Amino acid sequence: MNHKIAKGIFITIEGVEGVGKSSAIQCLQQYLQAKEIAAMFTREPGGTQIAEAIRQTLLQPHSEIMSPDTELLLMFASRAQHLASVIFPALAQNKVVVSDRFTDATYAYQGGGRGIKLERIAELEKFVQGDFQPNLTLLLDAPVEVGFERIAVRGTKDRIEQEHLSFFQRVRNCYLDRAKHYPKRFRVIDATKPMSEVHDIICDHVREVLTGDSINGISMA
Ligand code: Z5A
Repeated sequence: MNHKIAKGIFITIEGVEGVGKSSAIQCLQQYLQAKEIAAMFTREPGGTQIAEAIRQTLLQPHSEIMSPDTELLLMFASRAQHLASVIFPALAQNKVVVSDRFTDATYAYQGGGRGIKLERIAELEKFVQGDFQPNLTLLLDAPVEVGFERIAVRGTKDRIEQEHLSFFQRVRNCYLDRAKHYPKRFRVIDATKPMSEVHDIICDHVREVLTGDSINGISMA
């Protein structure tokens, strides 16, 4: 794959279910729009027609068990398509790209959750994205029970959501380990705080990265 040099800013939002990623994205949409900054919002798995088809395969329950390796490879297949047809072109146009989940989710779910060796995930990461990494990763963190309570009103659960609490605890721990390991890129946000407070913190972190040295052609209104 051709790993193009990105000119824009790539921001990812991570966390276990129900911590408030979708709400955070809505707040960022309003924030960037108000600042008149060209931005593109996307998600993983998914974000393109082909990647969304892979998402459906990944998330819908099947009558046979999906092997962890199949799940891992499909996550990266979807990502390869997403990078090639959405993320890299948008960054090349100097846009701010915000993705609801990216490769840290693979480490957390397929690594922490499923128990696949992290070195194996790192090999695929290198193959699919080279050295490309987000400029900023916002990790919304809360005890797994808090997120579950927030989404309890939803009727059905997808294939991955049907996992046990201990699976999601491992996912959360893996996210926190990665945040410790990559402190320059990660910001851990206490997602148990009231939503308005969480959103203010998110906007502060985004403002910081947009006005920092990494900025390239984006001006704050
Ligand atoms: N996955 C993977 O395994 N490997 C990978 O590499 C990737 C993904 C990329 C995709 O799901 C699934 O794919 C996911 C990981 C896996 N699996 N699971 N399970 P997704 O990302 O599309 O969906 P999700 O994570 O399950 O999203 P979610 O459940 O919608 O969570 P959320 O977006 O973080 O929550 P929300 O909708 O913003 O908020 C939930 C509710 O809480 C809502 O009513 C809000 O109003 C409320 N809320 C939000 N913030 C607050 C605060 N601060 N206080 C009170 N209430 C709040």
